[in-house]
Amino acid sequence: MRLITAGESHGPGLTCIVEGLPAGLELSQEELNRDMARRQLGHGRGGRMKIETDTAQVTAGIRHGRTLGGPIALQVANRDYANWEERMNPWPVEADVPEVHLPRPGHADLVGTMKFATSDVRNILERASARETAARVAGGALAKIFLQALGVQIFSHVIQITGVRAPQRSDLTAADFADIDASPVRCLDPETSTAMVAEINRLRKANESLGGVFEVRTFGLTPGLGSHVSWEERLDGRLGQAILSIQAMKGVGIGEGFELAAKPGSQAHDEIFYSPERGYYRETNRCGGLEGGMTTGQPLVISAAMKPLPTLTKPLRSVDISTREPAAALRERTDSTTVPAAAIVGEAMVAFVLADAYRTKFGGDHIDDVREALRAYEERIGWKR
Ligand code: EPS
Repeated sequence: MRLITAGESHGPGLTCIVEGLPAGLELSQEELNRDMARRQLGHGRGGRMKIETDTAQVTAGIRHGRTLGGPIALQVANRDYANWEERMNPWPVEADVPEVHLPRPGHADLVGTMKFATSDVRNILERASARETAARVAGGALAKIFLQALGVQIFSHVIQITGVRAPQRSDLTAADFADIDASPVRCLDPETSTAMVAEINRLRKANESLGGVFEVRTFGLTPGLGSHVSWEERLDGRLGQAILSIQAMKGVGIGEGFELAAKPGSQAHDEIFYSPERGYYRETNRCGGLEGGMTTGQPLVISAAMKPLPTLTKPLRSVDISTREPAAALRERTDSTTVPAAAIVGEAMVAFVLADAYRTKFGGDHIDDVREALRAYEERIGWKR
C-alpha cells in the first residue's frame, strides 16, 4: 500500500492518495470523517482549530459507498486559505509579500532553507507544519475501515503531559476506550485528566508549550503479520518509522519499551502456555504484541514521546537569516499542546502500517478474498479469536 499527502498549512488545501485497498470495502462518510473531527479536539489547541472544520471529500476510488480497488483520492480544504490567499497563492500576486527570516529552533525552518536554497522560511514551514497530519488522518481512516472489516480495532490515549503521568494500565481492553474522547486531554484516568488540564493552563500562561506521551493500542490482530526474515519486513521497524514520521515525535516504545532495559530477563518476556480451549496463550504482554518483528496476536501496544511544540509565544533566541544578526525566532499563532491530537495521528499511522501488513500477507482483489485468506490461515494455525 502507499499513502501520499500533498499540501501546505495555509495553502488552498490538502490531498491524500491511498493506493492498495481491495475492492468492495463498504464505508460511510461518517466513518471517514470521524477521526478528522477527533484530531481537531484536545485542550491546549490554538486559534486555528476554530477556523477549520476538517472533512475529507472523495474525488476518486469510491463509488456508492464501496471501494473500487483503485487509488482513493481525498481532499481536505484549508478554510484559513481565505486569510492567506495573497501569501500562499500558487501563482504570482501583485502584492508585495514579505519573506520570513526568523527560523524557530526545533522546527524544520533553518535546515530547510539551507537545503532547499530559499531565503524565505515560509517555503519550508508551510509543508513542515503538522497541518499535514489532517491528510494522513483522512488516509488512515480508510486503513482503519479496512482493518475493522477484518476484526481489528485501534484506540489511543494520552498517558503523559509534561511531568503529569497517568497510572500505568496493562489490562486495558477495547471497552475501556468507549468514552476516551470525553476527556479534554484524551486521558483514561479522570484525576490525571484534571491535573493535565491544569498543567496546560499553567504553562500556557507562562508562554510555554508542552509535550507528552501517547499510547496506541490495537486489538484483534492475527498472529504473524510482519516477518523475522529481513529487516525491512520486521513490523516493529515499520511501526517505529511510521510513528517517528509524525511531526515532533522524539521517541517510540513497543510494549514496555525502554522500561524493559531495566529488567532482568526472567521478568522481561511473556511465557508461553497452551490449553485445548484457548490454544497458545500468554498471561503477560510485555513485548507489546510483537516478537521477532511479527504480531503475536496479543494487543499491539505502542507509545510515542512528543517534544513540546517549537512555535513559542515567548520566542527562543535565533538568527535573522537575511542579516545573520541575533533575533528572536518567528512568533506565530500556535497551540500550547497537541498531544491528544497527535494520538489520533498515531492511530492513523499504525492503521496504515497494519493495513499494509494484511495486504502483504493475504493479498486479494476483493475484500471477500482477503477475509477468506485470513480465515483459512487462522484455521491452519489453530488461532482462536
Ligand atoms: C502548526 C501551527 C498551527 C497549528 C497547525 C500546526 O497552525 P497556524 O500556524 O495556522 O496557527 O494549528 O496545525 C493545524 C493547522 C492542524 O490542523 O493540526 C505548525 O506550525 O506545525
